[in-house]
Amino acid sequence: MKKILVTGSLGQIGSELVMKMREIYGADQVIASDIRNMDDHPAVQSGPFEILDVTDAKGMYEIAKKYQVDTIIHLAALLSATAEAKPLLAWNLNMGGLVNALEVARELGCQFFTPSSIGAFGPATPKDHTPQVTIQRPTTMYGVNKVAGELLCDYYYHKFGVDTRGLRFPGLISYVAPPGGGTTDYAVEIYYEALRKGRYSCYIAKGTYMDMMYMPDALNAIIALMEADTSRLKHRNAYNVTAMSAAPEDFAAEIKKHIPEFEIDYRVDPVRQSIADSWPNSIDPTAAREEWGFKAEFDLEKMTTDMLAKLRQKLD
Ligand code: AKB
Repeated sequence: MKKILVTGSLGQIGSELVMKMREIYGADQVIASDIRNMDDHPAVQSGPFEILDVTDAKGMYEIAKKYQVDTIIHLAALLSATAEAKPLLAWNLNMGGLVNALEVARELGCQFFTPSSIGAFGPATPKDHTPQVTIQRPTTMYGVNKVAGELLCDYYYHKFGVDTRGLRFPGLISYVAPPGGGTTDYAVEIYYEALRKGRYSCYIAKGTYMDMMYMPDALNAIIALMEADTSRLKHRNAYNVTAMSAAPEDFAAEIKKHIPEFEIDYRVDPVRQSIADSWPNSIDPTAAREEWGFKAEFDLEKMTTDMLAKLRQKLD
């Protein structure tokens, strides 16, 4: 049975991944950790929880050793817009945390997962159906971190035999925990605002296409990749995965089917817009499909129906 340490457990992905993995592997098998505690958070209440600052290498090693973990899911990181506002902090946290987690994995012989992102691509990357292997010259600190992270994970695999695996996630949409400081966050906010106010002022311009995915598909992708037969994995760090390519007006049109009075207007934030403009319109997940059977269940229509139904219950 796996024994898994998750960093950044109270963030957007961690909040749901911890719960899903506890269902699959058992509550005591999944050690949730985060820099902060939230006593009433389900990931804190439903199994072991430790306070962990991922820049503290010794602290991370001690927690991993204490629980004798054999798998590390390293999620703690700053997202793109925050990283652009605080580039040095982003470097120290995103790269420092990653190398510490990889070192623990090397010392304790753990399997390892960390997310990369569509942010690992840049303006010179082919914009449509972006291939698995292509030009990666990002122009954001977040992107620099993600490319360096992909390479570092490959290095630990080739040099030390650490079983590193990763996904290039698109914008992730969920009704459970909000994202924070990302460029694609609008695609979550738009649903909350549609229900609360019937309108949304979007900081990303009309016509800006980015890849997106509903959280249940993202969680399934992480678990499928981690369970995949190692001999089938050629790319490892990190696989393109996506469920849809959409612009703000596509979300608005889909929401209008459920809330006819919904209105969108645009108040573009130049920083986040320029980040979005530097990313692909749509990435090609063929390698993920072929090497470990990646499949997304939710398209924009199905996701919107589910998201609005779940959010209605939550906000009531
Ligand atoms: C962000 O917008 O920074 C993230 C991402 C696509 O990596 N959601």
